[in-house]
Amino acid sequence: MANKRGTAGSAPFHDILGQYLVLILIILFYKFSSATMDDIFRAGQSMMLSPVAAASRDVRYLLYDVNPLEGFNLRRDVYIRMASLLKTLRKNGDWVLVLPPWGRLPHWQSPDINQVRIPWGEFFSITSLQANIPVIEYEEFISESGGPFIDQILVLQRSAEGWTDGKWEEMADEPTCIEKLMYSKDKHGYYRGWFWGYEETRALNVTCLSAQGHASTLAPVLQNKLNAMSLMLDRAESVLHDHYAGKDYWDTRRSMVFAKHLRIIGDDFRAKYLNSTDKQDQTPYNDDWTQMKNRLGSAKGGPYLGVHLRRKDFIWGHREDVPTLKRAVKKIRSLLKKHKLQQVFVATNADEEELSKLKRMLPEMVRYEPTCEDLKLLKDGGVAIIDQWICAHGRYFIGTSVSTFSFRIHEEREILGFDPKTTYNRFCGDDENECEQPTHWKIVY
Ligand SMILES: Nc1nc2c(ncn2[C@@H]2O[C@H](COP(=O)(O)OP(=O)(O)OP(=O)(O)O)[C@@H](O)[C@H]2O)c(=O)[nH]1
Ligand SMILES: *[C@@H]1O[C@H](CO)[C@@H](O)[C@H](O)[C@H]1NC(C)=O
Ligand SMILES: *[C@@H]1O[C@H](CO)[C@@H](O)[C@H](O)[C@H]1NC(C)=O
Repeated sequence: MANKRGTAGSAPFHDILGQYLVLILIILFYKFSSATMDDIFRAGQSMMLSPVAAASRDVRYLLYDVNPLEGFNLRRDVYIRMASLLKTLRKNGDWVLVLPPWGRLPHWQSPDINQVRIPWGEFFSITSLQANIPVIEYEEFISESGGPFIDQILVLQRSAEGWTDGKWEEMADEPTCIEKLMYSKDKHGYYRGWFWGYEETRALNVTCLSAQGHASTLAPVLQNKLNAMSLMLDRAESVLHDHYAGKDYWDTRRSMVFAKHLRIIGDDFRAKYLNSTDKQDQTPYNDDWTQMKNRLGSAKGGPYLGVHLRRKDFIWGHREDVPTLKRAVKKIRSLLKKHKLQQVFVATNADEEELSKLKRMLPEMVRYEPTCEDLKLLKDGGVAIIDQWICAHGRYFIGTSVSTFSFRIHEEREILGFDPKTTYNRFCGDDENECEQPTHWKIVY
């Protein structure tokens, strides 16, 4: 669905002609564009390169994976750190980032759908990512690099000495593994393990690296000490941001444009159930993120309150900063009154029991509820993105304390140009009298 290649099949003749024209223009563009533009877009054009051409490029592939327990929205943050690492690496070589397929996430539990080997293109716009750094999907890596082999895996770990004065120790070179490896040698001497559900994938070598530091401190190690063409960082969440919320951070964050079909479904829902359109709401969106710079405070937002109520594991631990449903509904009602809004859109991962309770207490709430068929197509990740997209367009938003799901909504609203007062809000726990509100992170363009 998100895949442009699939759309030509039944197109009328003039459409096909149009496509050829576009293709010719693209080819001309590549011929005459500068070397740096070439660099950025080459990876995405990998289908046009023969393996020989790829080899002659001396390209090096950076792959990564994250602790299996981490959720979708933290993984999106790890991508930003990897992009930053890749930018540093590219100062001295033709590195390409290989996007780790989505799957087997702890929260993606919808039954009867097979949620592994999901390419990034199902959730994000690949061309948008490519306007920031060269990226390819894992399957492209397999065909481009000559097979399902990864030359070297580096498992990131804490240094054996542990914490020193609570500071991250910036050392990235210690070859002994502390924990038991999640990879094991097969009878041919290749390493087997979890490679996003691609069982045929093997690694030629696995070592551990104590790397408690920023992306930039890792770069020289990867650059100089290893001759591998493809390098995979496992436990990549242990790499720290070089500069959280700086220009580089925001460039990458802005490039993480949601896949078009998800935005369209979200927009249709807004129009149909929430009387919300970009024109009325003053939330113009440009498919080309490099051209997008909405002024802070310029977005009005649709005539509804956007709510993210993170439940399940957030309440099972009896966290002090998460409200009971009763308290949450009370807050919702007071916000509706204060901001003179009639409608409330609720995104939540509440279980059936809590959901019916919530429906009883807040019967007028609007939710995005996919049919079984939609769910099969969009998967849990797509549905979560649509929820985030709709929350991001409301006149006022309130989320859940320290939920990365809510944080990503804050960023989306920042990009759209909302007044920070309407964005950086969270529910207080029942027993918190003064609760600290989320931090405003301003975009650096
Ligand atoms: N559709 C939908 N899914 C949600 C919602 N809230 C949570 N989820 C699901 O639960 C996951 C929450 O985990 P994360 O994305 O990691 O965000 P988080 O709230 O910080 O949770 P942790 O990572 O566990 O701390 C999401 O990825 C979704 O799969 C919601 O409002 N709507
Ligand atoms: C595996 O990688 C380490 C670290 O680069 C290297 O020292 C070692 O020789 C490699 N082993 C093999 C079998 O290539
Ligand atoms: C939708 O919003 C517009 C202006 O924002 C308003 O004029 C119109 O009456 C609204 N329609 C409904 C059905 O509420």
